[in-house]
Amino acid sequence: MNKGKVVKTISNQYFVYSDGKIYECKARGKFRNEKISPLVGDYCLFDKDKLYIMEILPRKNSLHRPLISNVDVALILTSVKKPNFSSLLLDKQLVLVQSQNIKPIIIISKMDLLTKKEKKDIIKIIKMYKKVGFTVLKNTNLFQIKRALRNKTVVLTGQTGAGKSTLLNKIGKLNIETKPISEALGRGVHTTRHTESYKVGKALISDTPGFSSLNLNINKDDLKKYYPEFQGIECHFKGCNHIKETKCGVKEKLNQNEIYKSRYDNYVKLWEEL
Ligand SMILES: Nc1nc2c(ncn2[C@@H]2O[C@H](COP(=O)(O)OP(=O)(O)OP(=O)(O)O)[C@@H](O)[C@H]2O)c(=O)[nH]1
Ligand SMILES: [Mg+2]
Ligand SMILES: [Zn+2]
Repeated sequence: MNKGKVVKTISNQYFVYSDGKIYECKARGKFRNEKISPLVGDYCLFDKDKLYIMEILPRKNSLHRPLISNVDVALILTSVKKPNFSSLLLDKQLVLVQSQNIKPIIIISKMDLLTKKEKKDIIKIIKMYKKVGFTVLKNTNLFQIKRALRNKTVVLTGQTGAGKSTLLNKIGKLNIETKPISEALGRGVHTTRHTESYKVGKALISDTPGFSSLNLNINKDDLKKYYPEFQGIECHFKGCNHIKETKCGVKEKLNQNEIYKSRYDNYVKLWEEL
């Protein structure tokens, strides 16, 4: 038995990297019965001759959307136009990524499509996310992006058409297919259809298919944990969820403008969604 890492999946074909080679494997039937399947990012034991993945080694984390495991950093590709900026979608992705102990980096794309006035508004939003404690970079800051990814296992995530493959092409000098977003739909057309990892300098970066909507699958009471700006605030009730409770420190800070309203409003929306 050999040890390898799944670096690409296309339907039920798994491409396993081991000792400088790629082995195109199938997954053993027992996985299907157990309703688990190998993910890009998985370390596995596989049979080099029969080309079967026999065992998936324990994961340090995994995401459902995109489907991937064992990630250190997620680049959350966030376009400001085509598709339009959605703070709710961004906050949702920030929650999901942090819930798996993955460091989020917000990458803003398509700033070049904005008018002067729109640019001003987006810059305010970027400042807000930075103040909360998130790393925010523009997709044109290639040097800084590369520096942040050194020695890391990275996933590109974000809406379809946000510019994930375009960015990876630039930082990795690759030639992955990209496509303009559909004029008719006003959104991307799912250009990337499978997840694949690429070695880029000292980083391993996975390109993934984009999504148009996203479900939160976390424990409702955990939601507040993924809001850095809520941490360390004292509330009257132990376990306060900062929603309808009285004497809530978070809501006091909100009233004093020390917590951003859009972040709090999205928190309530996500809470209701859960
Ligand atoms: N103007 C502008 N266009 C961009 C930028 N980044 C990407 N694009 C364009 O946006 C379109 C979609 O980019 P892709 O890289 O294919 O998007 P994606 O996120 O990989 O999309 P999926 O693979 O469908 O998930 C392409 O036509 C890109 O050329 C940007 O910063 N500015
Ligand atoms: Mg793509
Ligand atoms: Zn509270």
